[in-house]
Amino acid sequence: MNGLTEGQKRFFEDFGFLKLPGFLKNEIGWITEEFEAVFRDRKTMHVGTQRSCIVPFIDQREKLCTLLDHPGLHAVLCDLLGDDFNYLAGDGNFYTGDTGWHPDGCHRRGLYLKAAFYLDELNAETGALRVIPCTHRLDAFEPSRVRTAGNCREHWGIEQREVPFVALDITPGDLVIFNHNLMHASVGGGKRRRMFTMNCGKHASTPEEIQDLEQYIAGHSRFWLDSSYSDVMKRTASPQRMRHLAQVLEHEKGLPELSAKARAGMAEPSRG
Ligand SMILES: O=C(O)CCC(=O)C(=O)O
Repeated sequence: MNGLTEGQKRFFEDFGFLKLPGFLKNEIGWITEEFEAVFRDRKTMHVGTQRSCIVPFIDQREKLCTLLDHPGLHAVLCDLLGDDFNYLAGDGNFYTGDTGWHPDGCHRRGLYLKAAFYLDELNAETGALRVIPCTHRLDAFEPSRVRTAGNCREHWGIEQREVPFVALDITPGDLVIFNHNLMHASVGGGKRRRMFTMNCGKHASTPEEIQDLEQYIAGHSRFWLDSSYSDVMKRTASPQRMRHLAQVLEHEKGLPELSAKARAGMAEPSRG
């Protein structure tokens, strides 16, 4: 199965994001039905005043789990992260309103990315992802006020929507991939903006990379998870899929204890 061109790989490396128009256009019908089914099965009452979020998301249904086996997507992830990449779970969301400027990580080693599946037609003014290109490059952007663009009023006396950006307009079926370090936001989205993600990372090789991975896994405790993956994700895994789960399974032994602590101290699992 074809993956990315050398130019696309370099674009991702240099700018920190990549949009693949129409990448899943043949599958977007069933993907959208499955997305709705997850929230229906969970009886999630999305009232539109705050984000509703389910983690891990594709894990909730056997068919959605197969996105990790999707030949085209698999080829793209292998091209960006190597054949032994780690699947790191992800969230499914009804977003409400704006998302302020932030990165998803500050990784100095390894490579962590997010594949984002938006299920509604979106542009820059109606909730499409806005990114500040190149800000994943910590060597170039730290220390820099741009890495804390969420404080735009204080920094520059401007609003979130006025921060310079590139918008990744969406027709459902497009695929957006971005480096966790990249600054991103959205403005003007409705009260039921549908989006889910798959986080993935390079296989951790050095002790420092393994420490980073363990820290990432520990972060799943805020969602009250005893494992980063659902039973169905693990039970239905082919040897190829299992290769992308194995390192996390090996390093998540401390997660139940951390989640027990989180349950004791939080009123509900985190919404993001
Ligand atoms: O689409 C959005 O509003 C924000 C998405 C986002 O921040 C994320 O997935 O990390």
